[in-house]
Amino acid sequence: MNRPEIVLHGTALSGHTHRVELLLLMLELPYRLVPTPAELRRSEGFRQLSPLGQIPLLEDGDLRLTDSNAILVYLARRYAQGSHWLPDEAVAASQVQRWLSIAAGELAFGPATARMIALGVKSGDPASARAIAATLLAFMNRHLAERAYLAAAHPTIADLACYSYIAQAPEGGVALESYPAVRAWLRRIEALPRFRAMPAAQVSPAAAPAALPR
Ligand SMILES: N[C@@H](CCC(=O)N[C@@H](CS)C(=O)NCC(=O)O)C(=O)O
Repeated sequence: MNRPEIVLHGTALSGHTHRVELLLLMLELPYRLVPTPAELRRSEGFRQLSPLGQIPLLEDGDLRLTDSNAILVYLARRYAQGSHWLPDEAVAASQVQRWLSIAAGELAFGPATARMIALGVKSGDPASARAIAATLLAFMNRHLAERAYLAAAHPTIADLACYSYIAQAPEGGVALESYPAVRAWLRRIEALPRFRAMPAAQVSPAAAPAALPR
Protein backbone atom coordinates (compact mmCIF):
# COMPACT_ATOMS: atom_id res chain seq x y z
CA MET A 1 0.00 0.00 0.00
CA ASN A 2 1.32 3.46 -0.90
CA ARG A 3 1.06 5.65 2.15
CA PRO A 4 1.67 9.40 2.17
CA GLU A 5 4.72 10.45 4.15
CA ILE A 6 4.01 11.24 7.79
CA VAL A 7 5.56 14.58 8.73
CA LEU A 8 6.08 15.58 12.36
CA HIS A 9 6.89 19.21 13.20
CA GLY A 10 8.67 19.40 16.52
CA THR A 11 12.01 19.53 18.28
CA ALA A 12 14.31 16.92 19.75
CA LEU A 13 14.09 18.48 23.23
CA SER A 14 10.29 18.70 23.34
CA GLY A 15 8.75 15.95 25.44
CA HIS A 16 5.42 16.56 23.68
CA THR A 17 7.16 15.76 20.40
CA HIS A 18 9.06 12.82 21.89
CA ARG A 19 5.90 11.05 23.08
CA VAL A 20 4.59 11.11 19.49
CA GLU A 21 7.94 9.92 18.12
CA LEU A 22 7.88 7.00 20.56
CA LEU A 23 4.54 5.76 19.20
CA LEU A 24 5.60 6.31 15.57
CA LEU A 25 8.76 4.28 16.25
CA MET A 26 6.95 1.55 18.16
CA LEU A 27 4.32 1.22 15.40
CA GLU A 28 7.16 1.16 12.84
CA LEU A 29 5.61 4.09 10.96
CA PRO A 30 8.27 5.94 8.95
CA TYR A 31 8.15 9.70 9.47
CA ARG A 32 10.13 12.84 8.79
CA LEU A 33 10.83 15.21 11.68
CA VAL A 34 10.79 18.87 10.65
CA PRO A 35 12.72 20.87 13.28
CA THR A 36 10.48 23.72 14.41
CA PRO A 37 12.32 26.14 16.71
CA ALA A 38 10.52 28.80 18.78
CA GLU A 39 11.04 31.63 16.23
CA LEU A 40 9.35 29.53 13.55
CA ARG A 41 6.48 28.61 15.89
CA ARG A 42 5.70 32.32 16.26
CA SER A 43 5.54 32.91 12.49
CA GLU A 44 2.25 33.57 10.71
CA GLY A 45 2.93 30.67 8.35
CA PHE A 46 3.26 28.14 11.16
CA ARG A 47 0.21 29.52 12.97
CA GLN A 48 -1.83 28.80 9.87
CA LEU A 49 -0.94 25.14 10.43
CA SER A 50 -0.98 25.15 14.25
CA PRO A 51 -3.28 27.95 15.48
CA LEU A 52 -1.85 27.99 19.01
CA GLY A 53 1.69 28.09 17.63
CA GLN A 54 2.47 24.79 19.33
CA ILE A 55 4.45 21.71 18.45
CA PRO A 56 3.96 18.87 17.81
CA LEU A 57 2.03 19.16 14.58
CA LEU A 58 1.46 15.98 12.59
CA GLU A 59 0.72 15.87 8.89
CA ASP A 60 -0.58 12.62 7.43
CA GLY A 61 -1.59 13.24 3.84
CA ASP A 62 -4.20 16.02 3.91
CA LEU A 63 -4.77 15.62 7.63
CA ARG A 64 -3.16 18.08 10.05
CA LEU A 65 -3.32 17.43 13.75
CA THR A 66 -2.07 19.33 16.76
CA ASP A 67 -1.93 18.32 20.42
CA SER A 68 0.34 15.42 21.28
CA ASN A 69 -2.33 13.40 23.07
CA ALA A 70 -4.80 13.85 20.21
CA ILE A 71 -2.07 12.69 17.83
CA LEU A 72 -1.42 9.59 19.97
CA VAL A 73 -5.14 8.73 19.85
CA TYR A 74 -5.20 9.24 16.08
CA LEU A 75 -2.14 7.09 15.41
CA ALA A 76 -3.34 4.28 17.67
CA ARG A 77 -6.83 4.23 16.11
CA ARG A 78 -5.66 4.74 12.53
CA TYR A 79 -2.66 2.42 12.47
CA ALA A 80 -3.06 0.06 15.44
CA GLN A 81 -6.83 -0.44 15.82
CA GLY A 82 -7.53 -3.28 18.23
CA SER A 83 -3.99 -3.26 19.63
CA HIS A 84 -3.00 -2.84 23.27
CA TRP A 85 -2.06 0.83 22.72
CA LEU A 86 -5.63 2.18 23.03
CA PRO A 87 -8.05 -0.40 24.43
CA ASP A 88 -11.78 -0.37 23.64
CA GLU A 89 -12.90 -1.89 26.91
CA ALA A 90 -14.73 0.73 29.03
CA VAL A 91 -12.63 0.73 32.19
CA ALA A 92 -9.28 0.51 30.39
CA ALA A 93 -10.32 3.29 27.98
CA SER A 94 -11.30 5.51 30.92
CA GLN A 95 -7.97 4.85 32.63
CA VAL A 96 -6.06 5.78 29.46
CA GLN A 97 -8.04 9.04 29.31
CA ARG A 98 -7.37 9.71 32.96
CA TRP A 99 -3.58 9.54 32.39
CA LEU A 100 -3.77 11.58 29.19
CA SER A 101 -5.49 14.26 31.29
CA ILE A 102 -2.74 14.03 33.90
CA ALA A 103 -0.16 14.33 31.08
CA ALA A 104 -1.85 17.57 29.98
CA GLY A 105 -2.37 18.75 33.57
CA GLU A 106 -0.14 17.94 36.53
CA LEU A 107 2.67 16.58 34.36
CA ALA A 108 2.72 19.69 32.15
CA PHE A 109 2.50 22.12 35.09
CA GLY A 110 4.90 20.13 37.28
CA PRO A 111 7.97 18.34 35.87
CA ALA A 112 7.63 19.71 32.32
CA THR A 113 7.35 23.32 33.52
CA ALA A 114 10.22 22.92 36.03
CA ARG A 115 12.42 21.65 33.17
CA MET A 116 11.39 24.44 30.78
CA ILE A 117 12.23 27.02 33.44
CA ALA A 118 15.63 25.38 33.98
CA LEU A 119 16.25 25.33 30.23
CA GLY A 120 15.42 29.02 30.06
CA VAL A 121 12.54 28.57 27.61
CA LYS A 122 9.79 29.56 30.04
CA SER A 123 9.56 31.95 32.96
CA GLY A 124 7.84 31.02 36.18
CA ASP A 125 8.33 29.86 39.73
CA PRO A 126 10.50 26.72 39.76
CA ALA A 127 9.62 25.93 43.39
CA SER A 128 5.92 25.83 42.61
CA ALA A 129 6.47 23.60 39.54
CA ARG A 130 8.67 21.26 41.60
CA ALA A 131 6.00 21.08 44.32
CA ILE A 132 3.41 20.00 41.72
CA ALA A 133 5.93 17.46 40.41
CA ALA A 134 6.53 16.05 43.91
CA THR A 135 2.80 15.54 44.50
CA LEU A 136 2.40 13.85 41.11
CA LEU A 137 5.46 11.62 41.55
CA ALA A 138 4.35 10.48 45.00
CA PHE A 139 0.98 9.53 43.55
CA MET A 140 2.54 7.78 40.53
CA ASN A 141 4.90 5.89 42.81
CA ARG A 142 2.02 4.54 44.90
CA HIS A 143 0.05 3.70 41.75
CA LEU A 144 2.96 1.92 40.06
CA ALA A 145 3.95 0.02 43.20
CA GLU A 146 0.98 -2.24 42.44
CA ARG A 147 1.06 -2.42 38.64
CA ALA A 148 3.51 -2.48 35.75
CA TYR A 149 1.89 0.19 33.55
CA LEU A 150 -0.24 3.25 34.20
CA ALA A 151 -3.62 2.44 32.68
CA ALA A 152 -3.81 -1.32 32.06
CA ALA A 153 -1.89 -4.54 32.49
CA HIS A 154 0.05 -3.67 29.34
CA PRO A 155 1.60 -0.53 27.84
CA THR A 156 -0.83 2.01 26.39
CA ILE A 157 -0.51 5.47 24.89
CA ALA A 158 -0.95 6.78 28.46
CA ASP A 159 2.51 5.42 29.34
CA LEU A 160 4.06 7.12 26.32
CA ALA A 161 2.25 10.39 27.09
CA CYS A 162 3.71 10.43 30.61
CA TYR A 163 7.14 8.90 29.96
CA SER A 164 9.16 11.71 28.36
CA TYR A 165 8.76 14.49 30.92
CA ILE A 166 9.12 12.10 33.86
CA ALA A 167 12.32 10.64 32.38
CA GLN A 168 13.76 14.15 31.85
CA ALA A 169 12.47 15.53 35.19
CA PRO A 170 15.98 15.69 36.75
CA GLU A 171 16.86 18.34 34.14
CA GLY A 172 14.32 20.54 35.92
CA GLY A 173 15.76 19.85 39.36
CA VAL A 174 13.19 17.15 40.12
CA ALA A 175 15.06 14.12 41.46
CA LEU A 176 13.60 10.64 41.03
CA GLU A 177 15.58 8.82 43.75
CA SER A 178 12.63 8.71 46.15
CA TYR A 179 10.31 7.08 43.62
CA PRO A 180 11.57 3.50 42.97
CA ALA A 181 8.32 2.29 41.38
CA VAL A 182 8.39 5.22 38.95
CA ARG A 183 12.02 4.46 38.06
CA ALA A 184 11.17 0.77 37.49
CA TRP A 185 8.30 1.86 35.19
CA LEU A 186 10.68 4.13 33.22
CA ARG A 187 13.02 1.16 32.70
CA ARG A 188 10.03 -0.95 31.54
CA ILE A 189 9.12 1.64 28.89
CA GLU A 190 12.76 1.88 27.83
CA ALA A 191 12.79 -1.92 27.32
CA LEU A 192 9.92 -1.78 24.81
CA PRO A 193 10.93 -2.65 21.22
CA ARG A 194 12.22 0.31 19.19
CA PHE A 195 12.34 2.68 22.17
CA ARG A 196 14.53 5.73 21.57
CA ALA A 197 15.62 8.07 24.36
CA MET A 198 15.32 11.84 24.25
CA PRO A 199 18.68 13.60 24.00
CA ALA A 200 19.91 15.23 27.19
CA ALA A 201 19.37 18.99 27.43
CA GLN A 202 22.09 21.46 28.33
CA VAL A 203 20.98 22.84 31.67
CA SER A 204 23.10 25.66 33.10
CA PRO A 205 23.94 25.09 36.79
CA ALA A 206 22.65 28.60 37.52
CA ALA A 207 19.27 27.79 35.98
CA ALA A 208 18.79 24.51 37.82
CA PRO A 209 20.85 24.58 41.01
CA ALA A 210 18.98 21.62 42.45
CA ALA A 211 19.24 19.38 39.39
CA LEU A 212 20.14 15.85 40.41
CA PRO A 213 20.83 12.71 38.41
CA ARG A 214 17.91 10.38 37.60
N1 LIG B 1 -1.25 20.53 24.66
C1 LIG B 1 -0.16 20.60 23.73
C2 LIG B 1 1.01 21.32 24.37
C3 LIG B 1 2.23 21.36 23.46
C4 LIG B 1 3.26 22.35 23.93
O1 LIG B 1 3.15 22.96 25.01
N2 LIG B 1 4.28 22.51 23.11
C5 LIG B 1 5.29 23.50 23.39
C6 LIG B 1 6.69 22.94 23.11
S1 LIG B 1 7.06 21.50 24.06
C7 LIG B 1 5.07 24.67 22.47
O2 LIG B 1 4.96 24.50 21.27
N3 LIG B 1 4.95 25.87 23.04
C8 LIG B 1 4.79 27.09 22.26
C9 LIG B 1 6.10 27.76 22.03
O3 LIG B 1 7.08 27.39 22.67
O4 LIG B 1 6.20 28.63 21.17
C10 LIG B 1 0.26 19.19 23.31
O5 LIG B 1 0.05 18.25 24.07
O6 LIG B 1 0.77 19.03 22.19
